This record gives sequence, C-alpha cells and structure tokens, in this order.
Amino acid sequence: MGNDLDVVVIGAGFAGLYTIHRLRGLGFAVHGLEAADGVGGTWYWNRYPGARCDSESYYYCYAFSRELEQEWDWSERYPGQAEILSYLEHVADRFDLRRSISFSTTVVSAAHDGDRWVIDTEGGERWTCRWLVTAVGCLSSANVPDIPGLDGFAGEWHHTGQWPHEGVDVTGRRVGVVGTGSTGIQAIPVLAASAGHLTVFQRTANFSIPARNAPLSAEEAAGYKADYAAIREVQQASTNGHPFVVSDVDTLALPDDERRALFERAWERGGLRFRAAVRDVLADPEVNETASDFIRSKIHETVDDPAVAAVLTPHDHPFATKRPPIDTDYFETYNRANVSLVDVRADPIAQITPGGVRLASGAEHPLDVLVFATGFDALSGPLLRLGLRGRDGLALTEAWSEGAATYLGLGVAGFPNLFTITGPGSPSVLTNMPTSIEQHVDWIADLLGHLRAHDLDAEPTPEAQARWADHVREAADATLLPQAASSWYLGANVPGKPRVFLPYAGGFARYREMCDAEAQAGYPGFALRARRRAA
Ligand code: NA7
Repeated sequence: MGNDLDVVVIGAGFAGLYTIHRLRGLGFAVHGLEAADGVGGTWYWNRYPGARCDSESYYYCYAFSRELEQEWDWSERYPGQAEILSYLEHVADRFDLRRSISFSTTVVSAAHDGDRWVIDTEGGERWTCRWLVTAVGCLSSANVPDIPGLDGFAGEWHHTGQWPHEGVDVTGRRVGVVGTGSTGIQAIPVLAASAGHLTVFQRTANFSIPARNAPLSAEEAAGYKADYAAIREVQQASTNGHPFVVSDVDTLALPDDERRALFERAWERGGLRFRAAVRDVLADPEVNETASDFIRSKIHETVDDPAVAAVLTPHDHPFATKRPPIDTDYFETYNRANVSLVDVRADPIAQITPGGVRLASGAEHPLDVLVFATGFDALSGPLLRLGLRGRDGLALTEAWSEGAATYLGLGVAGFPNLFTITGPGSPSVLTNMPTSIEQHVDWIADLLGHLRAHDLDAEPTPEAQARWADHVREAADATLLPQAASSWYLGANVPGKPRVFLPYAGGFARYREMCDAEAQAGYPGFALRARRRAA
C-alpha cells in the first residue's frame, strides 16, 4: 500500500483502533500512526498506581461487535489500567489491526497541500492521504506546572500521565503528590499504603464519591452479557452515554430525612451514578447544594481531624461542575499517620528545591519522589501539538488563537478533509468515552463513504462552525458547569489557554440526533466541493 493512503488515523487508543477497523471494513486504504510502542492510548500512558476507569467495565468497552461483548470477561466492577490495556490489545489482535498501524511513530506536522494531507513524523517518514482522522484522545497532553527549580530536584519526579512502565518503588520513601483531581484521588490511597510518608499538596478541595469497586461475580457478568441489547439502548438514549437514567426525584420536595436517606443509598451504591440520584443536580443551584452538602457532611464524618476535614471540604464550586472523581478510601487515607495535607491555596508552592518543595511561607517539605497529578491540556491540546496546517497554510494554532472552534467537534473550518474524533465541541469527556467514540467513528465512516462515492472534499463552513460555537456556549450556560472557574472543561488549568467551555454539555442523545440530522440533510454544515487535484 506504500505511504500514500485514503485515510491516515493518528492514535491507536479506543478511537484509533475502531476507526481503522471500521474504515478497513469499508474498503478504505487506511493506516494508523501511533507515538507509543503499543496500542491503548490513555491506558498505555496512565500507569500510575491506582489507575482505573470511572465507568463500569460492562459498558466501558466497545459495542460494535456482539461476539467481542460475549467473549471478553471483566474481573472487576471498574476496570483497572492493566485490564483495559489487555482488552485493547485483545481487540487489536482479534481484528488483526496491528498490521495497519506504525508504532513509535510521532507525528510532528500535517499539512494540506490543496489535494492531500502530507504528514511528517519525528523519524523522518512522510505519509500522504486524502482524509486525515485524529484519534489523539482528549486527555493526552500532560500538564506539568512550570514551578521554578524543578530541573534541580535531586529526587525523581513523574507526571501520572507519563508513568514509567517499570513502576516507581515508593516503599519507605518520602513522596509528594501535587493535584487532587480524579487522578490524584485514585493514586493517593495506593501511594500512601507503601510510602514512608506521603504529603498531598492540594490547591482545590474536591468532591469525591466512593467507587465501591469489587470483583465482578460470574452471575453479574453473565447478567450483563445477557442484557447487552437493552443496556446499549439505554446508553444511546442517555445524557452521558452511561446505561442508567437520571432519577426524576425532586429533592427539594422531600423532607430532610428522606432526602438524606436517598443520598445515603446513592453513596452506598457508589460511582458516577451518584450524580443521577436526583434530577437537576447540574441545572438547579438549590438542588446541587443538597448534594454538595451531603458530600461535605460525609467528609467530616470520615476524616478524624476536623482541621484536616475542613481543608478537604470543597467550597468554591458546586458538586460535579468539575469532573467528579470517584475513589477507594480517599478521605480515609487522611487518617493515616504517614499522610499529611498541605493547603497550597493558602500557602502556594513557591519553589522546588533539590530536597523537596518550599512554600511561599518558607515552609519546607522534604521529598524523595514528587508526583504531578496535575492533569492535561484537555481536548484542544492534543490537536494543537500535531502541527496541523489547513488551506493556504493556515496553522491550527492560529485558527484557535482565541479558543478551539469546531463544527460538531468533528471538523474545523479551513481544514479540508480533517475529522477529529471527540474533538472540542463534542460531548466527549462529559460522556462514557467508548460510546461517544463509536458514534463519532460511525458518523465519520458514513461521511467518508459519501465523499468517496461522489468524489468530494469536505470541510465545515465558517457559518456552521460559528453557530455550533454559540450552541456549545448556550448548552454550557444552561447548566452550572461554567461556575467552576478553575475547571479544565474551560481550559482554566493551563496558563494562557483561552477560556472557552470545551465539551458539548447538551447531552449525548441530543448530540447524536443532531449529527444524524446533519447526515440525513446531506451535510449542510459542510462545504462539499468536487475534488481538487494538485497541478
Ligand atoms: P485534573 O482534574 O485537571 O486535576 C489536576 C489537579 O492538579 C487539580 O487538583 C489541580 O488543582 C491540580 N493542579 C494543577 N496545577 C497545579 C499547580 N500548579 N499547583 C497545585 N495544584 C495544581 O486532572 P486529573 O488527571 O486528575 O484528571 C483528568 C481526567 O482524567 C479526569 O477528570 C478523568 O476524566 C480522567 P485545581 O483544581 O486546578 O486548583
């Protein structure tokens, strides 16, 4: 097939693997380029202690193959990193995908030459294709804070998203963790169990719900397998791509004891489903406050030292307006003698010294290992670092200088024949990712079939893109989500990043219907042009 293809797919995680499978099945000459030396994407890189998915295993998986659904056995309620990676490796083998992927191949630039995409790699290879599909993930561009002195740190430091494959032995060592998002909240209890001393540097106290992870019994697994048709139907009709419906209970109408009992049941069941225990949790501030208050009371019940509990208690954003973590013994960990909590909102990190962390007050925290659980340049970051150039040399960095803008999260005006799986402006991180990914890939596959049949090129029109940007903003503004001022949904975690609400908050089912309507109407939001060939 050589290096000239119909389609190049960048990335070999959940999105890239399915794209290759789907497009190959439609007879496209398709090839994947992957920076890592294996498949897995997020689950290849995020090998930090405690790394686990917050979606439950029976639906954090592909739905495109009934056979795959029945063959694969998950061992726990929430799948751990190693198990998800094995699953994706199995998928790559089962569908014979590896022969269509070049590993250890990092894309450094991709430019449209008026006819084709020309893609250059770090290793000096060049690939060309008619259609370029990015499957680079939403959370793959690590955000390491620019703290003075890091280069001179005498111990070892790691970002959780680039964790060494051989692991990090923290036994008996003084470990610091910066960050208490989903990642920090997963890693902290596991690190604390073997570290000599663990110091957590917290900037924002976070709401967290117990995951209640447990082995999956044979009966549970068989029940899910027997029920898959119904499970998938609920997912497709849902707001978040999860197989449960949001309760219709109006908490405000309940007497205090009944409301408390309702939240207690949701707390005992655990997981992201807590959000669905009552209606309007993300729409009505009063409803949200009942949930927020309940979680605050749980923190105070769980943490022995009231002063530590107070620092751990979130007060600056409503519950679930930042991505709500789920945990295993997170708040309990602060009762251990070898764990201390440092409030870096009150006393910020000023410097990393050779021996540890120094705060603005001058307080020193000696460390052997420093862990940055500081998140990612989300959604737009992975696309911006690809060195994309569209029509007439337009750089994506320039096109997005005021913030990321797409049509449906699937394409960018000025970038012909480029399709972005779970790009900014799609529901992506607000949903169960495999569900969104499959919907995107299927939609793109249909569009590519149409373009091939009619020999067309496609790119979103600026008008459609502007309308979509307005709609994404309106959808976010109809919720409490924009109230979390420091959220990565808004780009607020990366210094200098424009503040634009990045994911589409209008719900997966509604989004899917809009995508279907776009296709049925003949893609009116795209300029479809008879194919131009370079002279
Ligand atoms: P997040 O959710 O972005 O969390 C990052 C954490 O790191 C958060 O607590 C931040 O505090 C903190 N942070 C970031 N920079 C700093 C500096 N400079 N100093 C102190 N603290 C800092 O990333 P995660 O990896 O936990 O989760 C990402 C997603 O992965 C997750 O939501 C799931 O979808 C999977 P802040 O809140 O900004 O004050």
